[in-house]
Amino acid sequence: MTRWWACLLLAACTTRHDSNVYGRPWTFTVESASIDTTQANGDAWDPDLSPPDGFVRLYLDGHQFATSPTIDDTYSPHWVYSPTPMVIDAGMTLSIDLIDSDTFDDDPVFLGCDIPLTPDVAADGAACDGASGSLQIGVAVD
Ligand SMILES: [Ca+2]
Ligand SMILES: [Ca+2]
Repeated sequence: MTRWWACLLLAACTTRHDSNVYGRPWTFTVESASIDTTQANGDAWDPDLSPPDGFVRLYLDGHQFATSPTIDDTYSPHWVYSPTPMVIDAGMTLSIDLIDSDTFDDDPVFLGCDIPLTPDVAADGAACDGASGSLQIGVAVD
């Protein structure tokens, strides 16, 4: 019997493959973002009219576990920032805030981008397309 037929009859091969990503450490990498030239309301990001100073907060099931460095004065920040790997179980959700860091009041680019941590995300990473910008997240499972 070929493997294809064995998989069809057992209907378990894909499930078994997908479940391999859970219970293992996932490394998330904040890769890059594209931020609009103004805030959603049309205001400049900063009083001196300089580009935004982006940083990212990462949450797992609502608990913040990492904050990226801030990249000053660019609409196209690149981080390649990876916090400590986290053990992920089925059903967990990664949430992301992208924020312009300010001296007094931070301005959100977007808040609460939720990424259900599926096997597809484990394989391909994920993207957020938020109110005033977008962000790429890389994923590697050990
Ligand atoms: Ca600002
Ligand atoms: Ca700035």
